[in-house]
Amino acid sequence: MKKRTLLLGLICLFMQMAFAEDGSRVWLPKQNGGNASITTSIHTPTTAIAVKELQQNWDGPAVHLQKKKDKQLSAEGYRINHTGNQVTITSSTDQGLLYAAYHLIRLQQTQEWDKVSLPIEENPVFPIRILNHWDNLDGTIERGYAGKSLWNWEELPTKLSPRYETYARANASIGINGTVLNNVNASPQILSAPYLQKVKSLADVFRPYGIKVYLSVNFASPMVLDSLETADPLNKEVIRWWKNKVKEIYQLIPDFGGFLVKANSEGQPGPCDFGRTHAEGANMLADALKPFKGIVMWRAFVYNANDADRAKQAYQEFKPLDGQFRENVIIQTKNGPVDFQPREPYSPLFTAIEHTDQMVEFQVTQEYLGHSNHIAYLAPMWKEFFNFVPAQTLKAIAGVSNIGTDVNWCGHPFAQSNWYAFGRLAWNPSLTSEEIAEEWMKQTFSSEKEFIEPVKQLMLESHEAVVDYMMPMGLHHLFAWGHHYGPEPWCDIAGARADWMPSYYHKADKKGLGFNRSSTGSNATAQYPAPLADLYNDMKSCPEEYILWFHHVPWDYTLSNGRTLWESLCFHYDRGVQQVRKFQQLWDQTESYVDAERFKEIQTSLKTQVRDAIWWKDACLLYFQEFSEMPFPNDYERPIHTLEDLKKVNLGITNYECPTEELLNRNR
Ligand code: GCW
Repeated sequence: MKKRTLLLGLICLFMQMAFAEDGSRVWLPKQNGGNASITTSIHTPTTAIAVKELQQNWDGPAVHLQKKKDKQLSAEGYRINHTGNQVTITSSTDQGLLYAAYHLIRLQQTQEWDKVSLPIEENPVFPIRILNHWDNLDGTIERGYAGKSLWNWEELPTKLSPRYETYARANASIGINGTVLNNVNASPQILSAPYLQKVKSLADVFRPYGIKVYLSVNFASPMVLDSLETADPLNKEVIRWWKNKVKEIYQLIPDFGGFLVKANSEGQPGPCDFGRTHAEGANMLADALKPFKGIVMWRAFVYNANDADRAKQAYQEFKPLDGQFRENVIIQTKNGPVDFQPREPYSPLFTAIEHTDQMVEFQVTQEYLGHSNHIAYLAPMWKEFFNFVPAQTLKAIAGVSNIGTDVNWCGHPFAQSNWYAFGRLAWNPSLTSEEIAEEWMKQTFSSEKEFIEPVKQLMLESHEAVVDYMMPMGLHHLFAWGHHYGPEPWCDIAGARADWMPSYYHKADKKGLGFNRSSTGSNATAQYPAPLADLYNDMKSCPEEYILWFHHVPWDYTLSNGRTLWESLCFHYDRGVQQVRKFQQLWDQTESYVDAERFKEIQTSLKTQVRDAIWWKDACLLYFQEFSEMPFPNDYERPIHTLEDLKKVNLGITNYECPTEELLNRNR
């Protein structure tokens, strides 16, 4: 009997070891070795990678790679066909062939190869699909929750971590073709000669994977690096400085992508400091980059315009400049008008700008969605954006990266799904959230139906759950000061900008809740085109998910669901908590399909998420109850905290940290 138990124990241990996963592989294949013959007459560094990937991972029929011009295929597009006993992949570029190789491998990993109908023809919807790293040169990451910056600037350019190549491989496998290496709050030092050598060494690693390097630049760089008296974009010396700098960059990195600029926003320097417009600033850089085919991605995340409503300001500053930008400038705008909140309506700038290329900036890192402690699968949120802004109207797409030095790259195992989903949607925004989730799960965890079904449900419902327990019905910016993790709707920091304070956004008073942005208020609704402007403008027709974004709603106002505002608010917060409790149950069903390591890790993080959800619900409802003076509906879960205690919570963390369970428990 004892012997048998021992044997069983050993078998279990062996199985656990065999399936042990630390997440470092992300969704990439295990490189167990394929057995097909792979042929091609093209021998470039990129096709060599395609061939190697297929040799190591493809178990299907022989594959032939061929380069051919084809009217149906854009530069990075490809066709996969089956002729005789052979699969032929065709593209006009090496990069397209590499993408096709990854497509084939994905089909096999997700067990779709036998079912797929051929030929497959793929063309990416966005020509530029780019990650934005908010990585600082000291190794910290602004709003990063997965360790330090991947770029080890001290060791570069001499020492190249093997992770740089895995990073490129993971990105190429999902179609990402660009990376901005450094924070938009940019240190001028990135343009200094020693740093450019380091940047070059990374660009050399990424190049064969089809990934171009871009840099965030500080507009005052000429003043800081070379003591110029001004950074005025119309000043001749300044113009010359940038031209020379750009030339220097292209000598090192001939396929350098261009610059990303945060100007005149949150203390960053910009052309407005010298009495010039955003267009004049962007154009000066665009002119310097043009001979080399470089581009400028100029961010519209500004809010200094003279208007009481921050949500209107980007539109006010940029709409009048439409038509004044050079052809190689793209205006980069966050998906919503304020700042990556759990749910925002789309930024009306997208439908207002007509004569300038535009791109959307999504946030993959979960600054406002529970950092890397909460599961929030973001494909549904991003797809919501495309319901309003057709992808075809945009030139490019950027995602603020959630990658760091953590073994599993992203902090939470499920946070990898957002990196994956961003890439897949950048390639094809009409893929469904469900398809992407399924692909990711099969490659990352297991293809067993018993695993896929519950986890898919968890993933697909996760974003809405976070919205419910944090900021339902269009509420926004109720976050704690600085770290943006927990709730602080009461937050009031003496001397801080009014539009960084929660009360500026929720406007709770004895009458009701929400920001009146209708025509009787700030009139932000007028920035939307018909018929949306009217739809949002009227409290009766405004969709419930945005109602407190656009209206100050009386506490006893009856919504179309038959509940009063107060009851609805309680309903959403309560539902959010119940949902996360359900996620725990769903996850527990997966135990026999997942390695013990990740099973436990996710089980533990879900406990944190439930506790956080209750924290959010109690903090917001107890606080708003002081205004509504209404009782909690009987069938909802009662608060377990007092408002007094919650007001004392102070996590004491910085923008760079994700709170640990221990820290949270000590405080809540
Ligand atoms: O979301 C806010 C963040 C800042 C960030 C800024 C921006 C890089 O809180 O940390 O700075 O937006 O997007 O520029």
